[in-house]
Amino acid sequence: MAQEIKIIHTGDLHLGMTFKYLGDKSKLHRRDCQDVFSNIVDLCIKEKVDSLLIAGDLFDDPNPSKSIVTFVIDELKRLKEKNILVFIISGNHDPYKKESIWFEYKFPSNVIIFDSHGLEPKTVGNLTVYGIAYTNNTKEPLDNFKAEKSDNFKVGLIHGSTTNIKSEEEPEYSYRPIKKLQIDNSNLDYIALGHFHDLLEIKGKVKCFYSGSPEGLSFKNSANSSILLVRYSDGKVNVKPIKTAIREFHTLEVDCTKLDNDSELRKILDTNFIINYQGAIGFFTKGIMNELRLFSGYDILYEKVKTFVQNELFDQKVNLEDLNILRNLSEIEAIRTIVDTFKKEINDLTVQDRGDSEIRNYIKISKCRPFVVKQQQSLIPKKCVFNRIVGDSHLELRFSAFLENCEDVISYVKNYFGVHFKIDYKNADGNISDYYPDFVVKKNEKEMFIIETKGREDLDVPLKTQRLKQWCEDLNKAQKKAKYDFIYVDEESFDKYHPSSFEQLEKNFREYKD
Ligand SMILES: [Mn+2]
Repeated sequence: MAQEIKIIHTGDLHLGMTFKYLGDKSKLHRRDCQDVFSNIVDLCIKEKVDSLLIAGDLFDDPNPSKSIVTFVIDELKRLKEKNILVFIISGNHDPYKKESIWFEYKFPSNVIIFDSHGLEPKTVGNLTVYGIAYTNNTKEPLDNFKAEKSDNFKVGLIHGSTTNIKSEEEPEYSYRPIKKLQIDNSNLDYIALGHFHDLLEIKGKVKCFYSGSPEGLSFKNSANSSILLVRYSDGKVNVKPIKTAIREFHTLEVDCTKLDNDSELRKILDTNFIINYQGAIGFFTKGIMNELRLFSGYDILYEKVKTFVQNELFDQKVNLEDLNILRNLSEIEAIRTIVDTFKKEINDLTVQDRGDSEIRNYIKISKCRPFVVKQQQSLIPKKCVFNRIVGDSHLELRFSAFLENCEDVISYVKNYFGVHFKIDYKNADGNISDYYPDFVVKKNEKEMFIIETKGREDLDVPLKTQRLKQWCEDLNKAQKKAKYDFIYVDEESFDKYHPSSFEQLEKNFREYKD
């Protein structure tokens, strides 16, 4: 039995491709493509192949950057150390022409670069490779070609198009035409093709394959980018694809009509790549931790999420190994329920009354730094330290006018953003956020009021006022200088009752008080 000959067939690496369409991920994918080349070199060494064949378009451009070329040359030197030969042909992206990379750089001595306009044989031991330089788009590489008879493993290395089915949309699909009959008559044992970027077998009398790019280059490529390990012994050729893709391109169809925002879409896209329940539970756990900015306790939360999904999420206990359950978990309703339930419960645990509060800081309004306000309707106050009251709403302005006229009010302040008086509270979404009450009123030296004015009521109003009530109670416990209270003033009542003094307001506006 003759000794087996082993080669790896790859091509269309397009090193240096910019991937602009990937936005901020483009750099990452450029790196992937280089890493894949290193992995192919590792694979050649591991499989102890006789040679590596590159079927054109190793580079995306005839003049790639020096760093890319240096990288490739260094990798090829690793093969030289292991006595592995490298056969390279140029492609339509890195054609063989003057002042191109093929003339500008010196490649290591184990590298054979084809430079002829017709198929030309290079024989090393029992292997004969017929290669052709890429110099134009029109030449038919296999026209009138027949390999010489020999017992060697005879391999064709060609960059071209076997069919021109899509040439109208993609003119490149007709570059360097290769006819079926020409393949059958070539007398070759194997033809290593480059140009099309997906793995493709051209079935016929001769084993003939496109290896495709070893790493996906666009969303048109299949997810299984590979190289081909080709073995030859006793006149038989065995071809085995080995997947090399580091990152996969997938095209998904997502119904966006039920989605509220980008982050929901992102969640759906992410969950579509979850292949087992461990991945799904992990994904939800990480999502909850990110949203709540938790930095530890992953293992504890993971178990809780798992139990919740298993026992509570669906109307009956479910088997997490069931693929349908996994599919249902990527539905937006399921994602929302899981994340929202945990967020709420965790916040409830985090925001708890520990029964003590202290005053850490006072804000002195007269020490407020000057700040610019929007140019809009305003009034010049007499009872407020600010030189102008600009209302965020018409109601605020009317309320200021009311306070100016109240004989039972010493002074007041509109709580501008610049005052920095805020109270944290848990909002309707279950998140902690800041609440800026509208006014602080000093009725007399002993009585202070925080005022919330509202035109239209929203979901957060009861939560804010509840928190405000608590805040006042805490403050009254912590100090005795003045008594703090709050009043909620809604526009409808303000229009209806026309209070003429602060005392009237205090008596009649009792919402959220009891
Ligand atoms: Mn290509």
